[in-house]
Amino acid sequence: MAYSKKPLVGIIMGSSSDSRIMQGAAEILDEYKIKHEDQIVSAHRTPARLAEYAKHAEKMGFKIIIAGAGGAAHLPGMIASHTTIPVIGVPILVYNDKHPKKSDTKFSAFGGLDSLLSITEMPSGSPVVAVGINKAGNAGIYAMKMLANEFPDLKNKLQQHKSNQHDSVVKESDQLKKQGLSKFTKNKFK
Ligand code: RP5
Repeated sequence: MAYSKKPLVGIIMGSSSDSRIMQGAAEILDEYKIKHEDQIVSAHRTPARLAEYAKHAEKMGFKIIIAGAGGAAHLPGMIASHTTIPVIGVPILVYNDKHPKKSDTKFSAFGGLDSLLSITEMPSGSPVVAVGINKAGNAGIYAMKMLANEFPDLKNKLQQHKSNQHDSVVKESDQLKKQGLSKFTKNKFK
């Protein structure tokens, strides 16, 4: 069952280079049939578009915005300053393979901490919550938890998700016990 005809979540990212990380949020929302709309909005390259996007998000009636950005990650905070829709920030460890030969531009100098702090250290009055660096999937799960307040059926799905995780750990533990640690590790990481 899809929860609405219109998207409930807006997923945005600062650059196409963030898409490989951000698709983790889409994956979990797709799995649970929660509609989302995905766009690239850059706080520093398209500042006017950012303000327009906030209006668009309000008009669309998004319940949550998931915003991913790397480096001096302004996107989540700036979007939050333009709208009352809650924003979940995804700090991204910049991996820019648009310039694959320039290894110095591939990763951020601060390993994603720059982006984590940019998102979480919003000054008082315009808060953004954040998941861990590159943890877009967690942003998807958190969005589901917020939506479950409105769609009780999602609570059951989240419970199922927890129980799947439990079962998967127990299954792997049984395999590990049976095979022994050395063999298990060789098989798992071959
Ligand atoms: C940020 O700068 C984006 O969110 C991205 O993580 C980072 C690098 O962007 P590109 O240079 O790959 O476009 O705005």
